[in-house]
Amino acid sequence: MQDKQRQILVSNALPYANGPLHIGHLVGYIQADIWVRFQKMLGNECHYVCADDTHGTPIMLRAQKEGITPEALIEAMSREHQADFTDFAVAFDNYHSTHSPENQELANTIYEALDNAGHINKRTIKQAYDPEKKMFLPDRFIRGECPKCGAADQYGDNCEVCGATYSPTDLKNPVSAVSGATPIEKESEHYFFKLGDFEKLLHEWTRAGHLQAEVTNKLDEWFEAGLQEWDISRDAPYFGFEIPNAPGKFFYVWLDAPMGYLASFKNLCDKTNLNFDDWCKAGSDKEMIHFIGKDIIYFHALFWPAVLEGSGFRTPSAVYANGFLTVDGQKMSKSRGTFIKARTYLNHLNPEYLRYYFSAKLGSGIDDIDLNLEDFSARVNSDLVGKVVNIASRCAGFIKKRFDGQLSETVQDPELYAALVAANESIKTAYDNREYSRAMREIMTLADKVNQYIDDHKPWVIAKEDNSDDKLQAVCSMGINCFRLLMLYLKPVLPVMAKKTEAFLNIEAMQWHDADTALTNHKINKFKPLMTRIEKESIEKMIEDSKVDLEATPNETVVTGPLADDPIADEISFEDFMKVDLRIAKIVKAGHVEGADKLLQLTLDIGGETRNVFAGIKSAYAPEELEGKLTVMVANLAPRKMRFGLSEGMVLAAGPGGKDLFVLHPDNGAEPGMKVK
Ligand code: B3M
Ligand code: ZN
Repeated sequence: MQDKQRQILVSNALPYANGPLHIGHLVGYIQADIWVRFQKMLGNECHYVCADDTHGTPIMLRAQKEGITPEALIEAMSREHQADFTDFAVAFDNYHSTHSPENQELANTIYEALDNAGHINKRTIKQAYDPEKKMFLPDRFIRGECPKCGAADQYGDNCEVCGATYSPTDLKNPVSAVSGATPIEKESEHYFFKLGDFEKLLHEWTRAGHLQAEVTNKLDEWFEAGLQEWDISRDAPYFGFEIPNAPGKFFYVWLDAPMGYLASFKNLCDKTNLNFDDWCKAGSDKEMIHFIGKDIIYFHALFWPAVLEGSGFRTPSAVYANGFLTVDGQKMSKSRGTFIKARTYLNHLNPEYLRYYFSAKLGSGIDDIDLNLEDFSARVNSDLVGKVVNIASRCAGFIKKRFDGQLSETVQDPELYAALVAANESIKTAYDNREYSRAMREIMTLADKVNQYIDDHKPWVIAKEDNSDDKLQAVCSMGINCFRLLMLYLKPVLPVMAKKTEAFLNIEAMQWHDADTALTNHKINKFKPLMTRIEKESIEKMIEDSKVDLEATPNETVVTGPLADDPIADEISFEDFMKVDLRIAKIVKAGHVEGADKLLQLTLDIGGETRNVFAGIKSAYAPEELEGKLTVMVANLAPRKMRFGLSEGMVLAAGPGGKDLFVLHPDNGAEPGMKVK
């Protein structure tokens, strides 16, 4: 029986336009893409939208640093993001931008509705201000000494050394990371969204089955802490939308970011005959589902429903959060080469390997998942290549050569075949509930059974027997039919391989209900290899490349967006720290490196031994300024191959980056080779 058709608008969190995607981001995109593909295979109406998240201080400053307009920056980033999505087979129905006319209009309409209903408050607050750059400073752009432990060069909101959290006004000797000036305190009027007005609604909404159970529990802590008013304005200069009737005041990036879901959908509606209001206004009978990372739950489970409710829009049907990605059991790390950009992965490996591996790990909860690189290749090689593809490759040749591609008229083992068909119900339920790991397990169990069937019947033996044509055709046709079902079940995860399968089997694009009918008396095409094994060297090269990515820009201060994607590394022991051998080094020679924008090549004397070191300090020093001076280097770092040659150590630098990088040691009688303590 056909279920009633669902009508679903699905979104993924919008990638922030100040940096490339990495494989951690891909967990959520791949998860949602699979879900959408599955819904479409079922015959449901599903619209899958995304956009680049483009506003805010980090984008503005980065564009300035690169000497381009923010518009040019976000345009280039969007193109990069979209190329990554396409190549990972993440197939949005529409990709747009939060810096778009649709979003501007939505932001204004929603804000005005909230204001008219009395949900906006204005009050004057004091904030850190950069008197040189003439701008207010977000916490992340103030650095100084930690008020607790005294560690130098800490962020304005928390200390990376002792973990203390504080407000930027507590920092000792604070400096603006933008200009280096000492921030002053300055007053300014800010606009606030009165989240507390929606306390009752949110209390009910968060318990009404729109969220995962773990998320509801997490929210309870926030309810207990009380719902604070939310500061939704930022002062010029700011890259964003100016607030209506408030010159010089802009919407905070996080206010208009989720509106980008609706803006992208509006853009799609305008290109098709979809009716935006039917889907998005209060009272809509359609579904709206947001897939997000667990770090942005607060915005999506509290602010967003309240903003929608307060402005006459429908609230989300569901918000599904996913966990973070670890690699080999640890946080992704630039130095270990496990901070892998989407593009770096694509340069070395087939995207469907990762789609499958994530699926094999993903449940419906918010637990982190681990990409264990050894398990990754073992699993993909054994499941996809060894089990699934193997079925087709063991049967296809006989059908093609001996029967001109013709499959037999019945399935040879109706019982086994019926078991495979019957499994579609529970696999379907697993996909629908985002229990992909369960679906993958079931599919692989079926693949084992089919391989067992082929092992039992041994077509390669039958082929040599006399008068065995019917039997050979029947067994191989059975194998091909089972392979088709397995690929049908895997199609949401492996769309590219499924497409190749459809060409090989000479069939229309597979839909879920096709599981009900077998391919009999049908002619198939020549079999071409559908997927090759993961080679160990490809993984090694990808890791190596991820290391080089970092080495090419050492010492650079990376300004990240709301999701700081460069978290503090794992704690090390005092013994680990003591392993680092710091030595005074004399810079005997310094020169430019051809083809490198950021590097200088240094020849360092550490007392009877010279080292060649590449350092990313070109933004701060001319080679002439360095020769003959002293610096401090890590002398026992394993040599690293870089694009430009071997680097035999690392020079220590302090400062926020750009012009403000300091590498010189005072000439206070220190001698090359002396230990630094
Ligand atoms: N751009 C994710 C981040 O950079 C953020 C998501 C917006 S979803 C509306 O933290
Ligand atoms: Zn501290």
